[in-house]
Amino acid sequence: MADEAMKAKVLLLGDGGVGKTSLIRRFVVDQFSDDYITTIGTKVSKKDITVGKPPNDMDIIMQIWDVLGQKGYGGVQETAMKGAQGVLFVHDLTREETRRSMEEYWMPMVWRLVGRIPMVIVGNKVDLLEEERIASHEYTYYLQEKYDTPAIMTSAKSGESVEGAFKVLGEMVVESAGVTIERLALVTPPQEPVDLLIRVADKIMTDFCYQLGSVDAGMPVVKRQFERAGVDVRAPSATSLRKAIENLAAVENDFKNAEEIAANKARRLAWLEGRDVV
Ligand code: G3D
Ligand code: MG
Repeated sequence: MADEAMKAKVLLLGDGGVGKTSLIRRFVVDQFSDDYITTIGTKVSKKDITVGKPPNDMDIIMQIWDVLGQKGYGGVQETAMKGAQGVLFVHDLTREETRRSMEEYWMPMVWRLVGRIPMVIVGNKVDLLEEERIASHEYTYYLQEKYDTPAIMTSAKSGESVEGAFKVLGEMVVESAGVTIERLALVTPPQEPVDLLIRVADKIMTDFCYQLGSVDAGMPVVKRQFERAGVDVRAPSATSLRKAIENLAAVENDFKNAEEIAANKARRLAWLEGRDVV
């Protein structure tokens, strides 16, 4: 790969369970697994790809961000979006509500925070469709026209069109490089009320990464400590979050002084007690 390979940060966004982690696994290591592993926070994978045809081909290093899709983790999601150059909006073709949520929640969120970056719409789990396949295909085409951007039906399970979807996005990112992207002043859509404990989990994750100075470095630590504490990100319990706060404080021993650790812990516990949660 040439030295001048361009780097591209791309995100996968969409509701929980639509297949984001599976699509990345299929694209990066060409595997599919039936085990559901809930994404905690964010996970970054890398893959080198070549786009275009010789002699105009180009190498790009895709940095692929898997972002947890659970509603309410706005802090984590917004942090992950910073600097994104492209996005795959993923929905599950067998669950209509995930398509609606893609259009009404995920797309406006990206447009509001990072503007109209290159995007590809992905309808995943096409392998599960039988006679609905034709109707889904038509609907996917309709989405493509509506948003004037590629819309593709994929299967992380069979591998159908997975590489194609990532590559199309890669090409669009290359094409748009150098073009300044305007931020759109969109009004935040009304949000569903978010469970207090989810909001607290979100704040703890974001806060820890902020204190550490990096999301890339912070999230794997958060993930490990949340797992150790038995936090279920879809429905975190107060007890498990309390444990997570303790665990993170123990980790902070390595790089913060006692005063800072105590302050961080007190702030996080206050959120858990329902104080200062905005
Ligand atoms: P997420 O990262 O968007 O939350 P996952 O989604 O990648 O974790 O996938 C959620 C579930 O959907 C997993 O099944 C996974 O195996 C399944 N899945 C993902 N992509 C496909 C696909 O293309 N076809 C089929 N048939 N299933 C898929 P479980 O059962 O473990 O929840
Ligand atoms: Mg996931």
